[in-house]
Amino acid sequence: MQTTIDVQGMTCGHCKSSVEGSLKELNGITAVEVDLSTGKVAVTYEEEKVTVEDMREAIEEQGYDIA
Ligand code: 9UX
Repeated sequence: MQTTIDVQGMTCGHCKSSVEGSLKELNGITAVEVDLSTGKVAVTYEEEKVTVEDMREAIEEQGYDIA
């Protein structure tokens, strides 16, 4: 499965690393691609292992808001 999450407030490479790192720590995440210019985070995942809600929580824990 693939989803795109709209994250607000990511502006630099460290933001990108924080968000990518938090998602990659979750089980079932296959790939993460952050586009800083649009704030869109494309995630490829195994739907039997992880939910979009898990991903949103992981991103919010890093201090970013989700559109
Ligand atoms: Mo860069 Mo992101 O200095 O919150 S880490 S803007």
